[in-house]
Amino acid sequence: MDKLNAKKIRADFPILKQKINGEQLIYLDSAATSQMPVSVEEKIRRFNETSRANVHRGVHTLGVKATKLYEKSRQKVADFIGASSAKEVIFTSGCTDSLNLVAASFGEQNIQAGDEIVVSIMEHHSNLLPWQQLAKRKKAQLKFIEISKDGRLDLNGLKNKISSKTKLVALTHVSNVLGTINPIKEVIALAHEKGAIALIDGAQAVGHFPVNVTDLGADFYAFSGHKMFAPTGIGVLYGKRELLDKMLPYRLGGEMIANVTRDGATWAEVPQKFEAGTPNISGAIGLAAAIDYLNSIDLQLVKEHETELTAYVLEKLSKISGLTIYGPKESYERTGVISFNLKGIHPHDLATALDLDGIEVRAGHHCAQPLMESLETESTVRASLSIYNNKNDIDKLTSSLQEAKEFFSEFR
Ligand code: C6P
Repeated sequence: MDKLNAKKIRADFPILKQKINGEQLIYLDSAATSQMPVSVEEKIRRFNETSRANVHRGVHTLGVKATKLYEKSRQKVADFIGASSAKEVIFTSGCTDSLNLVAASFGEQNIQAGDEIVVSIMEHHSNLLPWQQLAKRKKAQLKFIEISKDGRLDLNGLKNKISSKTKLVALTHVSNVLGTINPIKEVIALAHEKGAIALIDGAQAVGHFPVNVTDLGADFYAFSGHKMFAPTGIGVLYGKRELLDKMLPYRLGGEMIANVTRDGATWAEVPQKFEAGTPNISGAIGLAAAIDYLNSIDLQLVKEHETELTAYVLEKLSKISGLTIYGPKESYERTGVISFNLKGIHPHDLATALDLDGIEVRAGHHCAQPLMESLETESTVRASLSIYNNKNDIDKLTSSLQEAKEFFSEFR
């Protein structure tokens, strides 16, 4: 487990040194937002102190410097996810924004009455609502791929759901509740066989293991920076060039045009066509710094660390009687997103009890209400892991859960 140099990594995240409620902070909510290493903060600070200016506008020295840094960041993202060109990388405000962009542009232009859109029951609302509402507007049909009892995609059902009427398959790479890693390469191939476009929500995947959009064959791939050590407010939409070229802009304004007259306008080339207004320049630079940080560690080691720690969590939690873990039981089929419930204790009460011990977890429906319904619960507690977590964190989580269980049993 120490192949990662865990001690150095923890030191890269000064926030972890603090105490919460008098106890050492244990951060187990990285699926919501990861922490940010000092190197990323430093890169942003240096940009603001030496090169801050708007991009693609001024001819002055600072403007040119800022533009170079912004476009270098785009190239870094393209290389990181295996895109064939930086023109296929659009900066957005986050994964939600990226998914809405595809629905508002590609969806509005291409989905017609009678078409089918296929999603899975494990989608985050951000990859469900844009399609649900688009389907309503267009009189198209929304179809759901169900899951097995242990939280894996029902692949047989999936083959029947994708048909020649399917125009789009929108699927999460990794579930933000179950941690399931979906076989997206196979699903994308199935979608393509039927002539459908495949969009992947990579919010819980990028930064946890290597992702290569070209190898996967994804038509669109969306993710957020703040879940992979970058600042909030920056995200990415990858799209195949031939699709992006045909799509209309989603928002209108500065820097996304070729020419404007009183009567009309023509649009800039991609990616500028989709980046109306002043973009999140320091966010993009921060995202590039986060990628440098991940590359300096090696994504394969990140994956190994998280898989090993996930196995440890699953083993420890399975020993607590009355505790139900959702999602695949094998650590290699999932990431370090572990949802559970303790019989008779509301997830919010449990999360509050853990917080009193300095342990930060998320409780609720995790913006995945249809999935909650399918799991026959309203909410769960969720612990989610990152490179800065270790076995000691998990031992503390386990003992705190045991104590909470005893405490709440006195009231029953
Ligand atoms: N999930 C969670 O705690 P944004 O909020 O735009 O950065 O990401 C949206 C999103 C899309 N897809 C998946 C699979 C996600 O997990 C998320 C964000 C967080 O689970 C906040 S709700």
